This record gives sequence, C-alpha cells and structure tokens, in this order.
Amino acid sequence: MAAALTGSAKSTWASFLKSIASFNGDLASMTAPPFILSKTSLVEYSAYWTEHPKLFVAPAKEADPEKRALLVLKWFLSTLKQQYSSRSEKLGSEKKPLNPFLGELFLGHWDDEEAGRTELISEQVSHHPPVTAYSIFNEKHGVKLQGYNGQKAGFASMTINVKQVGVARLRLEKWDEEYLITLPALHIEGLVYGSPFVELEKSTIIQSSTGFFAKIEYAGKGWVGGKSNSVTAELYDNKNGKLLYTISGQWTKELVVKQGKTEIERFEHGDKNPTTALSIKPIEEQDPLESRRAWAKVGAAIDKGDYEETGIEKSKIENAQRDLRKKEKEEGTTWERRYFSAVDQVEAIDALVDRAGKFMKGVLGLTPLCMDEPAKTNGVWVFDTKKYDDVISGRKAEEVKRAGEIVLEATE
Ligand code: CLR
Repeated sequence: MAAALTGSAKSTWASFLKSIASFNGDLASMTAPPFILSKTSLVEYSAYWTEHPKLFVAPAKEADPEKRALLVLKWFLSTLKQQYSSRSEKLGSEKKPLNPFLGELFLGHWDDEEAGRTELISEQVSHHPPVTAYSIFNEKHGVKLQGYNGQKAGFASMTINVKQVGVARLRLEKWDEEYLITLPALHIEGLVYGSPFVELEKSTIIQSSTGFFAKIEYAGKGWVGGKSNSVTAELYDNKNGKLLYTISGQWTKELVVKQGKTEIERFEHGDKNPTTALSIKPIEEQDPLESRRAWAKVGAAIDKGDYEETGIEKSKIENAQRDLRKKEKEEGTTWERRYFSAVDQVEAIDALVDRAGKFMKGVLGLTPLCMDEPAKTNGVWVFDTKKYDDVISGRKAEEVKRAGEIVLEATE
C-alpha cells in the first residue's frame, strides 16, 4: 500500500510516523495528516453497540437462561465488526476520530419493525483523559445497556497498542438479569503502508448474574497460524464449570456455534445481516452540544480537504473549551454532565456484587480488567436516571439552554 501514497501525502505520512515514534500515549494529542482525519467524533462510536437492534433485544424473549446467555454472546460478537472494522470497510482505512469536548452528546434511535425503538444517549463525560459514557435502551423489550470507556495507548515497533478501560453492562428487565462485559485490547496495523486498520487481541469476558460465563479470545493473522480477525468464545455454566457452547471464526466474516463437537449454527455479519440505520435529528434541530452540530464547520472543512480551515475551526472549539475550564476553575465549579454521574468505585463494585450475587464474586478477581484504576476514566460512570427524567420532562430546560449557549459561541 505504500505505493498508494504519493507526493506530499507520502512525505507527510513519513513525518507522522516519525512523530508517533516518540508518542506519549495520549491518542487525542496526536496530530495526524489530513487524509487520515475523520469528521466523526469518538462520541459517536457508542452507536456500534446496537446496529443490529433485533440481536440486541433477542435475549429478552428467551425463557431459558442458558440460551439467553448464548444470545447475549452472539449479539456481542455481532457488534465487533461495526466497532472495529467499519471505518476500514467504508472509508478504506482506519481514521483518526475527532476528539470529543467535555459534555459533547450524540443522541439518536433505531426503529425496527420487530424490535421497536432503541434509544441511544452518548456523552463525553471526561476530556482529560477522554472518556465516553453511553446508555442504550429498548423500553419495549426491557433491554438496557450502559457503559463507559477510555483508551490507554502505547507505541512499539510500528504499531499503536490500545488498551480499553471501562466496562459495559447489559440488563434484561424481564429476567432481572445483568451481564458484565469487558472490552478488548487492540492494535493498529498497517501504519508503515499508510493504511492503518484495527486488529483485536487478548481476551474479554461476559459474566451473567445467573451464573454463565463467556471467555472470548482474539487473535490476528499469523498468530498460531490463524487468520485475521479470529475469535474463539467459550460459554460456561459457572455453577458446575461445564462448557456449554463454543463460537469460533472471524468476527468480520462467519462464526460457527458448536455444542460439544456438533455444529448447531453458522452466522455472519455481512450482507446477509445488514445493519439498521440510526436516526438522528437534522442539524438545525439538534442541541448545540450534539456532536454533528458542534463539529459541523470542522466537518465541512475536512470534506473540502482544507487542512488550514480544519485547523482554524478545531482551534476555536478547543480554545473555547480551555477558557471554559479556566473559568470553572476560578469559580470553583465543574461542568455538569447531562445524563451521567461518577460513582464511588467501591460502591460500584458492591452494587455489581449485589446484583450479580455469588457468581460475580469469582469474576471480581478479574475486576482489574475493568475497574482497576478509575483514575484512568475519571471515575466509574453510570447512567443517572434522575438527570435523564429531569431533561426529558423539561425540568432542566434552563440549564440545558445555558450549556448550549456556552458551547454555541465557539461553534457557530
Ligand atoms: C472506541 C470505543 C469503541 C471501539 C473503538 C474502536 C476503534 C478505536 C476506538 C474505540 C478508539 C480510538 C481508536 C480507534 C481505532 C483508531 C483510533 C484507537 C476503542 C485511534 C485514536 C486513531 C489512531 C490514528 C491512526 C489511524 C493513524 O467502542
């Protein structure tokens, strides 16, 4: 692919590679060449969890807890392709997303004949370090997903290595059941060739409050002779340690479900399983804190390929944010997150144990995976239903208006 880059792009890429060799781990502060910039903000990435709303709500309809756990695992695996390879597929390579400002929102919903409406609320709850929190819920089926995540990155031998911090939690109301989901580590390959793409590595878990446990392992090309985007998931009954199902294959292609040695199902995420489009408000109707409205000018400049204008518009937002933080510091105030609140880490883990009962305890030995250092995510973030109710009932109208005006100054 190196040949694909020509002229100035080639030399800019070369100096970019040199600059990341001394990379300090802060992905947000990395300055990338124009052709690798995306006009999509990282706050939008939460939507990747639910681009198959039918699969998202499927576990709610299943009465058998073991089959429910399998459906949750299948849904989780079905999200990987959107999460980690959709930019490469749609845009030709992985891109550098816009770094969301504190309070930035991404709101929308998916309508599906069968699944009904699934709502998305995504909010940037921390800027230093960058952390996004989300709440995705389908009231009709009582399926609720919430989580938060940040990234820790490092650079070694021409690869950007990224560890995700944070967790996702899925709740099935009808069965009073909860699943704790951890997030995969990843790395960026193809940097030398100017066409970066994501590969997943290591492992994640899904632990259910009803005692089912899934271990999901990721590998790339050449790793024990494997193919790219390889995944193997094992679903266990924690109550007796019995292995119930294995799912393996490529998370970008086909996955095979087996019970013992018997194949029971194959599924794939390609054309046979199209995604449902997310509906979002037209820009004019959006709140000033909504991502596409706030970044509209930057996005237009990126579309035009005007790097200078991109820089100018970006700086307007960044400088205004810096001034805002300074002002808050002087006044001893903090930016009010619209939908989420940070809770005490100990409290959060206790709450998980309460919810999940004894089966979660084994997993709490594994908490380092998700809640080890809340400092890395500025706390443990939960969806605050009181804040949400206040916003939708209009009780927060004044605050919402004021927050909008503050941000608008820099973006319009
Ligand atoms: C964000 C949370 C999502 C899953 C996800 C997918 C791709 C990751 C992204 C997360 C974080 C930012 C990321 C991106 C891939 C590339 C990008 C690591 C974890 C970095 C910032 C861009 C590096 C620049 C190169 C393309 C040169 O649920």
